[in-house]
Amino acid sequence: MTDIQPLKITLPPLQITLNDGQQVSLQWLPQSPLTESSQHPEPPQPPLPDGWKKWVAANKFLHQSDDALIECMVKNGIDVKLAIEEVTNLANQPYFQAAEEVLQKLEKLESILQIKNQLAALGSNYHSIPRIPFLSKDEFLDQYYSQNKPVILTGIMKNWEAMELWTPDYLKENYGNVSIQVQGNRNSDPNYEINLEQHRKTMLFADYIDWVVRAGETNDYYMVANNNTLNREEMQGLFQDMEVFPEYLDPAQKVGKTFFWFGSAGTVTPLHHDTINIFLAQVSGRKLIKMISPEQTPFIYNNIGVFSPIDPANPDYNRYPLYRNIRSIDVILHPGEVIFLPVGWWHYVKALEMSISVSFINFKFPNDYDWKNPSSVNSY
Ligand SMILES: O=C(O)CCC(=O)C(=O)O
Repeated sequence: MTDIQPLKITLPPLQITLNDGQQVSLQWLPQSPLTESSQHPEPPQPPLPDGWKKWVAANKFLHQSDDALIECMVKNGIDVKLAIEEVTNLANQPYFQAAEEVLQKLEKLESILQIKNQLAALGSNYHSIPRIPFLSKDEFLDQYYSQNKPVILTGIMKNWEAMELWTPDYLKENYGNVSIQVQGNRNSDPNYEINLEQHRKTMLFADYIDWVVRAGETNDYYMVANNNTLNREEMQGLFQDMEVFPEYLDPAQKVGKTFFWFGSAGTVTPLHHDTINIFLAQVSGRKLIKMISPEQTPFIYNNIGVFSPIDPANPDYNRYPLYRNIRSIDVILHPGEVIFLPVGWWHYVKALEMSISVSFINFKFPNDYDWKNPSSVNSY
């Protein structure tokens, strides 16, 4: 483009005669050239809102292209200059660079998990959990506990009188007047397990038993581990009806480390992992359990504590596309069976019938782990 030079015009002085006859000569002054901005001053640019800054950083961490980010911002009404500036300058920011270093470590660990998962998929028992009548203490320790592998023991509840005794009538007759706690109004809150405290209800055990018997299929009420039923003085008699698997568990530590689960058909314990190893013994009714190995954690969208927001019975793949990679192992736990839920394994549990289970964490082997995150929300 050719430069346009300003045209210079020199006019003679202007002679004016005032009312009193005085002559005045006015000189024309040269005017300084106008700058473009003084002709059309631009309004000051408002800064990019923090929400968008966070969005840009999060998407750069997900390795989205700069062009895609700019296009999306512009489509959403962000000024194109501002969008380009933010997206291209971010990588020079020291805070961003530090976060990238942390992310690289995290991605390395995710790669290791995914490689372990790929390798495990080559094994013959990747899609199933073995059912074995009995294992010696050493076999269990060697092949399952130390290997972080689940197993179902089918023959170790033979001495449990509870299998015969624990009918609703028996429980009502012997423990009906005990004041117990349950989780209630769960249907009103999709996060009922995370908001555990808000759903705690106190009632007579007899009333709860009547409710369960009449309820049919529902997830609204459930007596869960965190209701501490077996910690109650009045409930200690229940221990006489169980044998605390002396091969693997320490009977001296049973109180405080044994948990009672009792509910109608349809109770659901959402997808979560525990922070320790657990035995879940099924006394009555069947439960569907979906098990997902810890190596698949990168596909789980773990958001709060030990929980995943995904409903494995009906996953929303649009919202959680990585969940398509998940290979869960579905088992039905029958009365008289005990499943070993290894620490870190994700699981979802649905009662197919009115159900009673007992869970244990008092293993004879070390069962204490240092979880950096999550630590605050526990569930067992
Ligand atoms: O039986 C249930 O509903 C849940 C059991 C469970 O998830 C656990 O013990 O961690």
